[in-house]
Amino acid sequence: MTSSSRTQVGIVGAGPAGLLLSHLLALRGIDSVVVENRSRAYCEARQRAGLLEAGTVELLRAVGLGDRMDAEGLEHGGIYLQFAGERHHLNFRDLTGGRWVTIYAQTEIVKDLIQARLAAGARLEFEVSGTEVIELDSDRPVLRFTDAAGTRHEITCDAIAGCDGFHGICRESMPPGLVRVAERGYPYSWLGILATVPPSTDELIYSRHEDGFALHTMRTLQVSRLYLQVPTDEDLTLWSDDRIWGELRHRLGVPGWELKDGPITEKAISPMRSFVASPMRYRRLFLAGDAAHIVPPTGAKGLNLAIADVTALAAALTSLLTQADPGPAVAYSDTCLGRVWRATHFSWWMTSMLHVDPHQDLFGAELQLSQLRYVVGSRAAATTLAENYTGYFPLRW
Ligand code: RFL
Ligand code: PHB
Repeated sequence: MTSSSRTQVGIVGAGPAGLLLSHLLALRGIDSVVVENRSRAYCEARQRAGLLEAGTVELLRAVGLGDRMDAEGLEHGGIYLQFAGERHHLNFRDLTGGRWVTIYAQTEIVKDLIQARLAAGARLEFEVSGTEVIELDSDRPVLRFTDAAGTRHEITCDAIAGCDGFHGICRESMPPGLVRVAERGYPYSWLGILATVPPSTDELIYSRHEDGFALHTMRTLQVSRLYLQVPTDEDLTLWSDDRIWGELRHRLGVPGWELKDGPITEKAISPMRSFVASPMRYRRLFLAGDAAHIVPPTGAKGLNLAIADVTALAAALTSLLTQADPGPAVAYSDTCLGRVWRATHFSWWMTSMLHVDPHQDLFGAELQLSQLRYVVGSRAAATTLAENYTGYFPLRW
């Protein structure tokens, strides 16, 4: 038996993009249903991004999601760039006229969003299976799925948002030949850890070391997050806790500074990829976040882009569904892709400047070092990094 129902916007995926879209639409009086194939506990525990641009923070505050972020988030006015055994500070506030970033984990944003949506009585379906989006050539696309109890549902929508991540089904459901993909793989991965130890630094440290990149970031004043460049397809079992701390000390070390270690509570390897699919819309099916684009994490842009997409999408759907104005919906893909390509270039540039390519020769290594010296030596070059890192395009809500 299939249960039939109706909503204005069907949303596939309860990551930050799908949940925030549902929240923003509700603020504009638009009804939505969110379907997610994982459990609530899984979505709330999945370790991913941690760094928010100032525009992202201001948006979350403006839409009533700022309380815990303001109490627990850590504001940063710069970063350290390290290479050739020297650590240099870049002061973003000075370089950009006051801009900053905030550390507040994606997992915490997802928890805040799930709580806010459930408190508002929203329909969130976890642990669904067999998700399909059909009737895409009509003005009434249909979202089909089987719920956790095994009942098949068919929801007729005015629009569908594919917020289902890189491996989702929405991008693949667009007509064959429509979507153009531009992509780049990188010949290395990141091994990321979460450790119960206070950060050993006041600002994030991005270190280019001849044995590979390392990053020291954090989650709270009690929890550190650190990353190491490792070979593609590296076997995680080769990395004991002692080996990880030893390698982090080696790549992050400078005279007079010490890395504190502590119990490692999470360890994972993620591949690095750049990927942009366009257009991000087919009629009334809209893609947002990782469903449409992936950046390597070196620029900390993935989550910020997902939030920017759904901010534009909520405005476009409001015009379409409440004012019968299709203009912003038609422009949605172009509106997003300007920001997406800026972030894609920045993430590629940071990644290429800071990692050791296994095929790299002396020429490539010297180019990287020259670029890093230029960034820390020239105010113009430092400003380029700072304004891209803190968020180049303003968010409008
Ligand atoms: P998400 O978070 O992947 O959410 C998509 C959701 O869709 C669900 N889904 C489906 N639901 C129903 N039916 C289906 N058929 C479905 N298929 C998929 C999935 O279960 C999931 O819950 O995408 P969204 O919302 O676009 O958010 C994007 C961000 O998550 C992402 O850009 C960042 O986390 C990227 N990223 C990082 N970004 C940073 O800025 N800094 C980082 O340090 C950082 N680390 C990471 C990352 C992404 C990672 N991935 C994708 C594996 C580390 C990792 C490991
Ligand atoms: C993180 O805190 O996980 C993080 C921060 C900055 C990055 C990547 C990851 O560039």
